[in-house]
Amino acid sequence: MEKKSSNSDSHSFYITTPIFYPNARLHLGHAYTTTVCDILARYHRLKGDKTYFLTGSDENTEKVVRAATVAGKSTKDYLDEIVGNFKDLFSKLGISYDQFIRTTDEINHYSGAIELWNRINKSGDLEKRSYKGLYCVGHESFITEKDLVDGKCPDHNELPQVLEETNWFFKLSKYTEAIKEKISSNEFKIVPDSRRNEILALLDRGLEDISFSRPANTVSIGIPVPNDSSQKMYVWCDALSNYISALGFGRTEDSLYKEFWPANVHVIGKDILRFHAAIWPAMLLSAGIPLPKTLFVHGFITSGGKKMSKSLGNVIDPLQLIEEYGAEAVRYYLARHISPFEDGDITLESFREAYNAHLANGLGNLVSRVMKMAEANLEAPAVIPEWEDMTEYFSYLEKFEINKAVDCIWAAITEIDKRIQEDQPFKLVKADKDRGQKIISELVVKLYSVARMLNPILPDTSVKMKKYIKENKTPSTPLFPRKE
Ligand code: ME8
Repeated sequence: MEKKSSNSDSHSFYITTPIFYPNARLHLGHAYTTTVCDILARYHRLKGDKTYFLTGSDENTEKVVRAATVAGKSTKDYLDEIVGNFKDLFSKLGISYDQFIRTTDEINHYSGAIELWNRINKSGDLEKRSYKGLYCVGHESFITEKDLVDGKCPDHNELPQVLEETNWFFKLSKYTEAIKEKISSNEFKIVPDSRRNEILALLDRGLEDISFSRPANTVSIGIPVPNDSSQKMYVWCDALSNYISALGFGRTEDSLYKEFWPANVHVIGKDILRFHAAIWPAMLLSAGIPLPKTLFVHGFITSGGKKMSKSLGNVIDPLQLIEEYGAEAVRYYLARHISPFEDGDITLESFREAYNAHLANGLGNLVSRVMKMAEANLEAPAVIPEWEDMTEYFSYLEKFEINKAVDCIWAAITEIDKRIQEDQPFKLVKADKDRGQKIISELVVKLYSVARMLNPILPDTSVKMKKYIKENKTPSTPLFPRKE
């Protein structure tokens, strides 16, 4: 047991990633969001919370149809293949999700999306209007003239489509004040403050009603609008509902929904803040559903100073890094070297340097040294206390300051290193066996504490370290071999 848990302090904890567009393989930016969620989910399980972790894919988008056509495959075959790749990456990265929702899943997703639509309609918040505007398929949203650079969407380097359509509109503007109040009072908490301020400023300018459906004859994929077969749901309206459809909202079997909604944390990148901090809460308010408790908004992973993105072509494939360095090294880099609240750059060089300095020469080397001394000099495995106080470490994870939580672990590693240098127990044990053994035991106990803290961050390494310590054995091969 890492921390005392009893029924009275055990809570339910529901955490979600964005659902990803399966129009290409996932890159390191997507792996970042997902790893952060996984760390938080594992932390809550460690604390004894009943945890549910949702991820998935956002499939009802024109991008997918286009990508399938380019690949010369049917949309279904293409989707199955890419979703298979997503799941393969998540399994290699040790992502401990409880459910992977696909928005083309008619049984598990459609009913929730349709029930939500019906509730919003019942509140009188949907209305048919004709509309003319510029649409960016990359964003899957309307954009304005002033967003364009040289006539193109600068994020996707693509000409927008000019659309003139009759669509269902959602009366988003009506909810501006109510959302502002929920965010200002922290009832709907947005972390960090900079993002909270950004959305409050947007709300101060007022929200505009948005198109919530597309004509069925212009989009080839999507959920039919209830009682209007001429329209399909707007992909964001469909996608956002995944957070409740996955739990059984709108289905007879809705025990997960009853147990886990409202979500404790939606983790998202800063690019989709407006959808999650304005449109999603408005949909929920309209439908009379409680709002999620917290939105944790992280920055971008950049590569060479630019957002890592499929459309910019500067992506790092997490699978390649995993192949060369192992999944734990990727988790380590993302957790410690990318700030959770700001953009963080990565290059293959910075990755290798961090790996060699902190994993090969740092943690890996330390485990070998301590366990070698322990195996040679202790008659039995060191006695490990059942429980220890990890308040400081936990407090960082509680605030989503994952990099600082990992700094805490490395401070403990440095401390053990220092103690070995100062006390030289490998020499001392020859001159004064009792004292030497006592110090070695203490070092092993400290190493066990490092393994405990590593549980949510590097789960495999944590298990291995605990096993070596309990068996009083030196690792037969280094945990993190040096890379040149
Ligand atoms: O937006 N750095 O899907 P998406 C950090 N389907 N995180 C990054 C990143 C980067 N360079 N690039 C992407 C969508 N991400 C919608 C979401 S939710 C109801 C629907 C992460 O495949 C980040 O979390 O474009 C971002 O918000 C998400 O991937 C977007 O993934």
